[in-house]
Amino acid sequence: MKHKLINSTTMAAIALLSLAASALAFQSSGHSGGCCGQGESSPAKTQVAQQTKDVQKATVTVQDGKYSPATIQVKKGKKVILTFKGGKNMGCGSTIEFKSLKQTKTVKEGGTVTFTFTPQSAGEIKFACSMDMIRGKVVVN
Ligand SMILES: [Cu+2]
Repeated sequence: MKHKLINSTTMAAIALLSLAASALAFQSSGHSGGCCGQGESSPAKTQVAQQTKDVQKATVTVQDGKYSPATIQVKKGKKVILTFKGGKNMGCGSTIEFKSLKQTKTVKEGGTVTFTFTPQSAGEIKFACSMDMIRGKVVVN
């Protein structure tokens, strides 16, 4: 019985290893159309939201499996209008989820979707693809 247990554990480990290996091969192949291939490997660009009297606006482009910029700076107590533009090779990044705001939207290539909210306190509002692998955040000051 004990012997059998060790065997199945070893088998599971081997299965995991080969899975990891194929995932690595997938990433290095440069095929960016799939999900979450890029992750947070590239340096996150920061954009300060454009301020007008009543609102603050920023635009994020979804392309090649990432959000650009991945960090947007806003001020608290003022309405934020955040637009996501659909580019090429979005992968699963086309579905954008703001968990803390309970808002999820999917953008089409060439289209846009807009998230509107008013942050009441300083901190971070995170967004991500539906699998929480491609990530970005709104930094509230
Ligand atoms: Cu994903």
